[in-house]
Amino acid sequence: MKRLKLNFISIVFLVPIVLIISGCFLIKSEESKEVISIDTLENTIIPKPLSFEKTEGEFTLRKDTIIYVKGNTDEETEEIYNIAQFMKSKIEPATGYNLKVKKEYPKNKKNFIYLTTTGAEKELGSEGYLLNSSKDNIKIIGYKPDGIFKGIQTLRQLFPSEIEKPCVVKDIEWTIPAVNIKDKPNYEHRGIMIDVVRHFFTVDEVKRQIDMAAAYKINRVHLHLSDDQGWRLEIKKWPELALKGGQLQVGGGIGGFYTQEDFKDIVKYAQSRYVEIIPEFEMPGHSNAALASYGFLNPDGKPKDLYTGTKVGFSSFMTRDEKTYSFIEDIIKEISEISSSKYIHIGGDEAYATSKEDYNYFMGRVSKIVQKYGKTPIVLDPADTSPDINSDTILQNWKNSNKSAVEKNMKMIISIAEKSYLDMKYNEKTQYGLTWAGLIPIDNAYNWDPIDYAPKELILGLESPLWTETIEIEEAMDFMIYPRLLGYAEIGWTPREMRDYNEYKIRLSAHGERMENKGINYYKDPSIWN
Ligand code: TNX
Repeated sequence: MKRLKLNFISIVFLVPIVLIISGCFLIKSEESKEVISIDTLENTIIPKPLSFEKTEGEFTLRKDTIIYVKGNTDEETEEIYNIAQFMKSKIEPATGYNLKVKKEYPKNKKNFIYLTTTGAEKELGSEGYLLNSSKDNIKIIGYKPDGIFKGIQTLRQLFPSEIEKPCVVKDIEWTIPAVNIKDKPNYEHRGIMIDVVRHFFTVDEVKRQIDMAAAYKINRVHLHLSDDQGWRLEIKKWPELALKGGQLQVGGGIGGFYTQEDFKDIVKYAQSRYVEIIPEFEMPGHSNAALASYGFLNPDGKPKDLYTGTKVGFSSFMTRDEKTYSFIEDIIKEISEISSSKYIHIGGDEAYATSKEDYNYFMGRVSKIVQKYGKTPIVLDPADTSPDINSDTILQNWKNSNKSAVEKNMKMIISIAEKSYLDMKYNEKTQYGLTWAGLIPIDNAYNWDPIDYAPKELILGLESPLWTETIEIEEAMDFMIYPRLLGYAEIGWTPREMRDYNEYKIRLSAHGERMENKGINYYKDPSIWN
């Protein structure tokens, strides 16, 4: 490259003009005054890969590019074949290419994509991958098929953003740079919670969110299936839960529920995207929908009225009545049979209508029931303070109050409200959302790490909850989740020492177009997109 000799005049006058004409995008960091531009960035991948090296050349996808798949066993080859079909479904709409997939080692010398687990290092773990591209081919190698899936999500981001368009884009070269990427996650649990109670969302709406989140390597979707305002899953032994308890939602509108077949369908869809669905039933508080469905759950034997407001902390199961426990056991048994997750979440927050002693006893008993059905319980704080809860139970920590959990060596999922609540507004003007935990603009959402709240060895990862008191429709859901989820995904994936907000925000800006092309109604924060 030739170096230009610039005199004083050209520096003062010409450089700014050239920058303006070329549309070069400069952003200044307030503190460091360091200038980062999209052109000087090595890559715009989110979450940022562990190592990324650009080499000479580029690979261009053509309509006759062949995808080869090969696992260590026939079963694995089949699984990778399905991943290849997933990849095809993501790139076919925009490219119009119906690529051939072959279950064999690459036969060609060039013009192929090879997805494999053969010869991969164990050290990559279940989600890690290598992505090597050259002018001749692309190779994605995972120790497990899940790793290949994560590599494909990275590959999508290497193509021009038009790859995300839902219809054929003409006059474009589907080119990616030649790169060597080695990648794996920092935390095993990278989740989002969706409250389908306060407002109900259909199976397709939930699937769409799963698909979009998986693109950023989110691997857990926690469904909040019961609360005061609704019960959202069919329970065969106790049908009124869904039929009656599921009727309404916040504001008094029509609610809904998932049949067990619907739930299995969501689980299967999520599995095809390497996402685990974690089901939750809230108790002993947040239980009015159950209490309204069956009179025998109440001290006076009468069902409670359905509730469509947004107050919390007024309902409670009867914690000293055996009828309550056999009822809960029936529910746990049914969900354990249709859920493939190792976890069942039993809530446990804001039980203000339950005495502390009864609460402690109840959380201990229900945790044991969950374990009896072969699952690991997850609870919210303050359940960690119950003497009957121990390190067999996971804490989802939403308030900064996990002292007991730390003393007991309980594993934790960090969901601190003022950092990770997707239902908090971005700023005062945000159309939807609440403010009780504060405003959460994009930088606040990004600038933290689970280790700020708990010892590293106890942390499974993080989860960002979308409570839906104010979220009625898909557009609102998108708006609150995006773009903040990209930041949460990166906190979960990329080690803290590799993360810097000023650099992140340039990568994020490049994702605006991608989100747009996918039809995501994201919040176009003026500090990122101006
Ligand atoms: C608190 S956070 C709740 C939810 C509400 C949410 C609204 C937590 C464990 N409980 O019941 O929906 O605030 O932000």
